Amino acid sequence: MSSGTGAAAIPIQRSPWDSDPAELERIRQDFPILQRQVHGKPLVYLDNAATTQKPQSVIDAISRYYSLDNANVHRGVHYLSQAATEAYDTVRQKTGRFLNARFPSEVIFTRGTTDGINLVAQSYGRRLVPGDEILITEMEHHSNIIPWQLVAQQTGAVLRAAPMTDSGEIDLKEFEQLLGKQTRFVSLVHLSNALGTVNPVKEMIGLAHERGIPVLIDGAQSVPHLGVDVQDLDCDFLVFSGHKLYGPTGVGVLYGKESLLEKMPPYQGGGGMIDTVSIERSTWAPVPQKFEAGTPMIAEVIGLGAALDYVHALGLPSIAAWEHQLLTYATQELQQIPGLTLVGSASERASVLSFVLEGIHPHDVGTVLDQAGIAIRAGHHCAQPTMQHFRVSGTARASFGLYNTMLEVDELAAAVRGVAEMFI
Ligand code: 7TS
Repeated sequence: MSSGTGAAAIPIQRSPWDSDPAELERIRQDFPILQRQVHGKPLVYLDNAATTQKPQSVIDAISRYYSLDNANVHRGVHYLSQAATEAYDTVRQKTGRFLNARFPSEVIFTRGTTDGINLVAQSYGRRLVPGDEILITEMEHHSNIIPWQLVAQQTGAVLRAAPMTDSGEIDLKEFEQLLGKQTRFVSLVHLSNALGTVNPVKEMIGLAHERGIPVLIDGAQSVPHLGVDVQDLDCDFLVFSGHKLYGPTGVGVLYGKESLLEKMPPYQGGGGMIDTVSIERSTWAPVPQKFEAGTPMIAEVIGLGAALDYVHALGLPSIAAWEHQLLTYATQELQQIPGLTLVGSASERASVLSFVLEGIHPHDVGTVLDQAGIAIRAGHHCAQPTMQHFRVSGTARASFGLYNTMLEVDELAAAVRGVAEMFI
């Protein structure tokens, strides 16, 4: 990886389970769902960009919490409430270390990536005035488009998008030119869920910072597949979802620089986020509580903590290395299939392989593969502007996780070849 991708902390190396299939098999045993069959065939799960499967340790942590420790946090003096509060806040510290944040208070628990972006748009974005510009890119997930469209409608700000090339890379010259006098905020995807492109976000953040513009990084795909160091990137905000990192649904993280979070107004009001309240006016609790109104998703946060432990024990460098090998092999195998075109051929890619088969609807590819027990995603991947760029209504997409095998890539390639032959 080049340093500009922001993944410099994770050099591509051989993963320990590359040379030892028994180790990969042992890892697969950690995920109960991988033992099940679909349509009478062993499950080949290649939809990890949508959501990942959960190891037993995550399932157990949630079950243990509800069986033994369930109580509300930040409000009780009784034993269980204090234990739940401590468990919840421990995950905040763990997440801070995982991202290399300066302070645990820079970690805000959200419902997920979408929720985190909406929080920043509706809180930071409130300072925007007519004529201010927000810059995103053409390859964003809808989660990093719509919240900015909404805030633009509310404030009179203008939303702009940096274009990409036909290989699915951001044109850095165009990006730099779009950083104008009116640009007040930049929000960028790190790893595209539709193309697999790894953007040179460190360089892009540097260009924005030269002009004093803060940057949010959508790390929904990069945090699980590349790992991220927020101090190295120097991003102002970063968001990700627990469920794409082998953790539960319903929980995610917003990292924000303390100096910015402190100046931002609350996003939602309610219990837990106040200092004092009267009918006339109220004052806010310090960061991060200011942004966590109401009873949070306690069990899910605890599940996320178990997922972070699991990923940490395997090591993100090893996970990234293994997925890189899977992607390289799959690219090589699929490219040989007559009528198949890869969508997205950036020089830096990770985890995601998008393709179309000439004359065959992606949903048909997905349906035939499903009958073989192979789960992929077919459609626009919530990235319609990306699809519009490539003039396709959708693609078929295989996306890899730490537990996928080379044999599964062979099965994918054989099944896709079968579809190509079936329709020709
Ligand atoms: N940003 C990116 C880059 C994503 O890949 C996704 C989800 C999101 C934001 C939204 O995450 P959420 O957890 O808040 O929903 N991507 C996908 C996908 O590729 N298939 O299903 C969801």
